[in-house]
Amino acid sequence: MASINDIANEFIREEIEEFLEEPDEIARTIDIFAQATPAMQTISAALIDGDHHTVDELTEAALEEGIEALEIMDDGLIAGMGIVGIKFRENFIFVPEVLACARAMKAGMAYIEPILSESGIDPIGTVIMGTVKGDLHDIGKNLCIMMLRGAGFVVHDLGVDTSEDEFIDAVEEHEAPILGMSALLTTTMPNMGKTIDAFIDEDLREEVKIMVGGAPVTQTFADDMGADGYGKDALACVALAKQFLEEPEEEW
Ligand code: B12
Repeated sequence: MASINDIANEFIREEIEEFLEEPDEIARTIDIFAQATPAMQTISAALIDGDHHTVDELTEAALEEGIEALEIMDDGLIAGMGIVGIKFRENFIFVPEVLACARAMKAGMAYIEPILSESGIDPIGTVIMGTVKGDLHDIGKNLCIMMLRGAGFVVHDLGVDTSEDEFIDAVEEHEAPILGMSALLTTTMPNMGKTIDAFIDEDLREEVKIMVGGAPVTQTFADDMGADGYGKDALACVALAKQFLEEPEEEW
């Protein structure tokens, strides 16, 4: 297990000491940052600080130095957002500060997206993705979309606050065999189940494989609502979509 002194960045060390209280969370966060390079820690620190200009500059510089886009995304941007999430949950920061951090995340992702979305291979399948009704969180969904595109999928992004009808119309219009739904709020998670029910009502459930994800979603919740798969992160999202394509239709 790593120790806090294995983290080079003083700002990150102070954030952990000042704002994290749960032993498991402290240990997990220390492990994440201890294995990240000082350059990635600096990107995280700027993101936690809500400084989109610095995240923009540092991300561009890191890519120019030849650092992999995936490393920047995981060890720089997502790692930083982890601390932001904990501070928000514990009421150390509020919506305006989180919005500044989300803006910083997007500034970095603007460089990462074209790289991860560039697959150079023939399209392997079509996916519809959207955040469910009532939910405006789109950072995780957008990461999934980037990775799916990078893996060769054509993705139609329905954005946030997507109604059941919008999901159904998009699947029909694009004859998409795969639908992905994202939810970040416990209050909007049930809208995933409602959307699945709407597909059943329209007699379209057999036509599409449905995967779900988002921080509060679990495998059990996915099973209970009748989804075909749950993915804990963007890599799992791509793995699921590929698995759906490989499965013969009678197993659906
Ligand atoms: C950023 C953020 C915001 C931003 C969103 C900006 C944006 N453009 O997305 C803003 C400030 C707008 C916001 C608003 C609110 N938020 Co908010 N927010 C967050 C925060 C801090 C980070 C979310 C995030 O981007 N994480 C980083 C990404 C990379 O992770 P991710 O979304 O989980 O996605 C990954 C996986 O889940 C998975 N995945 C995601 N989608 C999918 C889909 C599929 C198909 C698959 C397979 C996988 C998959 O892959 C992704 C990549 O690895 C979380 C805290 C947290 N720990 O999640 C709170 C959090 C989600 N928010 C919360 C709350 C309460 C709110 C508000 C209600 C606050 C308020 N009082 O207004 C509003 C709700 C607005 C609305 N109607 O949606 C709560 C939810 C609590 C709950 N139990 O429901 C959280 C958990 C914070 C907390 N209190 O702990 N929020």
